[in-house]
This record gives sequence, structure tokens and C-alpha cells, in this order.
Amino acid sequence: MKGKILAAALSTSMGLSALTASIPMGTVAADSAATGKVIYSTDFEDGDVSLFTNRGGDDTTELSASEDFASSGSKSLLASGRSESWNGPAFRLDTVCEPNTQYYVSAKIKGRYYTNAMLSFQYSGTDGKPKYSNLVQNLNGSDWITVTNAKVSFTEDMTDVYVYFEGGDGDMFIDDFSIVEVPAKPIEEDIESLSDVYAGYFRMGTALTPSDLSSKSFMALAQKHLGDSVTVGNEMKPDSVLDHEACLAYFEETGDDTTPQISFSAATPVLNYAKKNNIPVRIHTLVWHSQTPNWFFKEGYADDGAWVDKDKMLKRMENYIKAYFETLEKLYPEIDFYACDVVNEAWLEDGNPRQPGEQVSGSYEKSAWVKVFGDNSFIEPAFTYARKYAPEGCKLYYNDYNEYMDGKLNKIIEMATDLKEKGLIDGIGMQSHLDARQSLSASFPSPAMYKNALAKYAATGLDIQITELDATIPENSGTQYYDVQAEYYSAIFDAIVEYKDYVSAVIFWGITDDISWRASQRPLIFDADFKAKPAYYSIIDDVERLEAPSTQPTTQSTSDGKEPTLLGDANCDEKVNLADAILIMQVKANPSKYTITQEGAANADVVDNDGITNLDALEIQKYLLGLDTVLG
Ligand code: 9MR
Repeated sequence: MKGKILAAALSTSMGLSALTASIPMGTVAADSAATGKVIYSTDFEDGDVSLFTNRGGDDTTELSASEDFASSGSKSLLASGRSESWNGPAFRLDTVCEPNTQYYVSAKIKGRYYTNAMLSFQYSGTDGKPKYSNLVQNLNGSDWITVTNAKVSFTEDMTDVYVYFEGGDGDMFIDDFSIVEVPAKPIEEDIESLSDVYAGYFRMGTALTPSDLSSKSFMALAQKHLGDSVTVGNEMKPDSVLDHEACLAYFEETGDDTTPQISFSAATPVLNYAKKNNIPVRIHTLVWHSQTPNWFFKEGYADDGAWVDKDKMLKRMENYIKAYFETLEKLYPEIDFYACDVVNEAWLEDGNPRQPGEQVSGSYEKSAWVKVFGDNSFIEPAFTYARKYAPEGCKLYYNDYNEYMDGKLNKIIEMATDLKEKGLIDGIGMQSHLDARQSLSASFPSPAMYKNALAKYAATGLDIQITELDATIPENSGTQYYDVQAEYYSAIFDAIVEYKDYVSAVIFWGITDDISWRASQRPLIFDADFKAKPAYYSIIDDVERLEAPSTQPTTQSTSDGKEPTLLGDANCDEKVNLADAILIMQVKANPSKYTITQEGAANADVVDNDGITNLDALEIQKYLLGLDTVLG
């Protein structure tokens, strides 16, 4: 590497507008070669170290060009006189690099005798506080150690952005340092937009985290296909929003430990993106056992404090929810927060509440809410407060996974029906973390099981949103099961489209397979190269099929004066069961595809004697749950 290249980016980006803050975004790249535009590169042969500063700000560390060691040529950068392990050479990124762009950082590092160094990342957030994370750890040894293509990026919401070397306390040498822009891969422009295809049915959206914003192709894909709704993947959860330091300070100042202090600084990049592009936001999530700090449930917000009692927790809950909505409204009056997961994952598969207890590393099943309340009686107040403080137009949801399994499903319906009667809930979030597996017959849930859940939730009369959709194939199986996955997605979308009158949004939990919580099982509809997988084409095909002229006979949805033979028995099989409720909803949802006989229509008109309506299906559903109905 000879000489120094400072790309045009330097002069253009010097004039960047103020950058603000969020969570650390740097990650280590798996890529083997940097072939993109070189932003900055030096081997220190010209003796210039002026773009490096001493991180940690002690007055003893000195940076200079040294001839003591060199990985190439005869010189390297020396940091000597370091007084703390976190002092070391730092390179400022936001004066030479663009926000929302990925870069590779490469370098050689050596200690005078031995080093145990790290490459780290630092920035100031919107709250003005510095935040840092390690990009590459364990750079240990006595010879030159190479860092190749560590990926780093930042957003417009971050200021004073640096990469820096730290670790140990001896002299540190750096050589062959470079910053190279990660080459962008184009997206397929000529395929149909998913949100266009499903326009008029339901919104199509995705979850995004701040680091997603750094890949231009990823964002182009999000905007083209899933641009009707954004869920912030992690940064609007309690552990991101609750500000421990500010809570403690407020408590010390006022003696009040029932008014939690909050910050949306971690979510800022994604919320600013939604604001800029006018994309409605799903709030995820207010009350959850997971990703919620234990101190939130303890006296004085102390990690080792005693558990608070129910009354104090109710006050904390109310004030938290109040502050949450009021702060969002104040910071983002332009954003349409159209939906909110008020309570997440409170029921187990057998329909029981979670076990009471803390979140401990490696086991996130227990619930501190249950520990404080003794049971799931925290759910209703959560909805009561959310209803009280949520902006008009923000619909309130209960959200869960394995939502198609009987015990949980029935419990959710029972809870939601009760909350609905009290006017506290608007909808049910079906997370839909599904497993296509290696064949349609092995898939879980089966499409029929999933459709059964949709039918049952629809029968509550509440809105349904598919909130976190993905469908896995066997781990590390490459493209082998892409067709199975396509077949599965197709069947799942058939079911969703069938209930389109009850479903207002379909949100994927990510866009490309490599950026997923289940990346090794490739659960999404675009691959790591931004190419549409067979699953994408299968769900586009669904719509064409459904819009094709129907060959089915036209619906007979009136009884034409016929008397009921068995009230509720819509399919005339002499039983009143779920199939009857489903048939009613099918006839209402898609009359060109589903038919009912005159006798069935008479039986199906369970309430109000006004022809078949969804209230009839709801009444049957309630009857099956053992509630008080006209059916007994
Ligand atoms: O996608 C989220 C992942 O980055 C986090 O590590 C994980 C930790 O709980 O949460 C993931 O999102 C979850 C969502 O909030 C609730 N449903 C299950 C999702 C996948 O775990």
C-alpha cells in the first residue's frame, strides 16, 4: 500500500449537516476482499498522523510516526505513554464518510512486546452521551495482527463517530490502515412491488433496526416492497426505552420511584427514517416479560432491590405508558403510530401465565410481571392505560407467538373477548414465526392449523395483524428447500388473503435472509444478494389466482324464508361447531368462492334475524367457548 488516497468523499462530506445518535451499529464483516471505493488509506510512510487523535483524552498519550516497527515500508503509527487501556489512536469517521453507508475498516496492529487489543466504535447519541462498542476483539499476539474488512456504519443521528484501537497499556503500533466503502449490490427493479400487489387488501411492512439503514440496497428493497409500515425491531422495547440512569437520578432528586424516565434515543434513526418517508409505525412493545430490565420491578430501581408491590408497579406502569405516548407525540407529531402491541407474549402454550421470576442470562422465559402481580392480572391495566394515553387512531393489540396452538389460542380469545367487551382492545397480533421445514407435510404449523387460528381470531370481531412473519427451512440447507418454502408461503398467504377482510397488516420480521434472528434457516423472501426467492413469486402468484374469475357457483347467502333446522348449523351437518363459524366468515369474506344452502343460511342467521353477518360467526364462537349466548 503506497501513499495516501483521500477520495472525493472527504471534501463533500466535510459539509455534512449535524449528525445525531443511536445504538452502536458496527459489526464485523465476513467479506474476504475490499473492492469498493477507497475513502482513506495510509501506510504512514509520509509521516502524517494528523487524522488520528488520542482516544480517552489523557495528557500522556502521544501519537507519532515511528520507525521502530513497520508492517510495510519503514514506518507505522505509534501510540506511546498510554495511561489507560481505553487510550489509543482514534480515527474520526463522520468527517470523511457518509451516513447510512457501510464501510470496511482494515489495519495491522502490534504491541512493542505483546498486545491484547480491540478495534472499537464510538459516537455521541441524541442525548449527547458517548456510546461505544467493540467491533473486533481478541487481537492478541506479539507479531503484527491483521484486521480485515471490519464493517462499520453510522446514521445521521450520530455525532463524533470514531473507530479506535484500545486494550492493554503498552505501546501500540498501527500500520496499513484503510477505510473502503462496501460495494453496493443492485436490487431487482423489474419485479412487482409486494405492497402494490396487496394494496387494497392490507398494508405490507417490515421490522427495521438502525443498522439496516446503512445498506442502501436493503433500504431500497424495504421501500419498494414493504413500505406501508415499519416496526422498530428492538429499540422501542422496554430495555431500550427505560433510562436507568435518569430513573435513579429522578428518584434521588424527588424521592419518587413511580415515574420512570424514558428515552427514544436508540430508536431515533428508524423513527427519523419513518418520518422522512412518511411511513406509519407499529409500536412494539409496551408490556413484555422479555427485554425488560429486572430493576424496573425493584424498590428504588436497584438491581438488587426488593420486589415492589402491585400498587407501586401499577403506578410505574401507568406513568411509563403515559410518558411513552406523550414523548412520542411530542418528538414525532408527524408520524402515524397506527398500531401498538400493548402486551406481548403473556400466555404459555397450555393457556397458563408464565412462571414468576427474573430474566436471567440464557433463560428469558420467566415473567417479572407475574412475580409482582401473582398472575396475568397486569394485562387489563396495561390496556386500560394504553387506551387512556394512546393517540387517537393508534389501535391496541395483544401480540403472541405459537398463537395457533390450541391452549394459547383459546386463552387469547377468551382474554381478547373480555377486553373487547370493555372497549380496551382493537386487535390481535399473530406473530407468525413459522417453520416450512423440509416438506409441506412436515411444516409447523400446517397451513390448515394456521388458517384455523385466523378463523378463530376473525370470529372475535377484532382486527388481525400478522406482525412478525417469517418461515424457516432446515438449517444450513442452502437453496434445497426454497421450493418447499415457496409452497408453504403460498398456502399461508392463501389463508391470509381468504381472511383479508379481518387482516389489516402483514409485517415481515426482516427482508433478506442474512439479516434475520433465524438467519441460518433462511426464513425470508429475499436472499442475501437482494434477489427475490421462489417464496416471493409464490405469494405474488396467490393474488393473481385469487383475482382470476371464479368458477364456483354464486353464493346463496339468504334463507329465502326458510326456517332454521338447527340454529348455528351453517353447514347442515347436524352439529354446531367451529366449521360453522368458519363457513359464515368464508361466505362473507369471499362470496365468489364459498357457498351456503338456504337451510344453512337460515341456521347461520343466529343473531338479530338480519341475514348472515360476522356477528353470527362471533356468537357461535362465544358459544363454543362456553360463554352466554342465544345458542345456550
Ligand atoms: O428480532 C429481535 C432480536 O433481534 C432480539 O435479539 C430478540 C430478543 O428477544 O427479539 C427479537 O424480536 C422478537 C420480538 O420482539 C417478539 N417476538 C419474537 C421476536 C424474535 O425473537
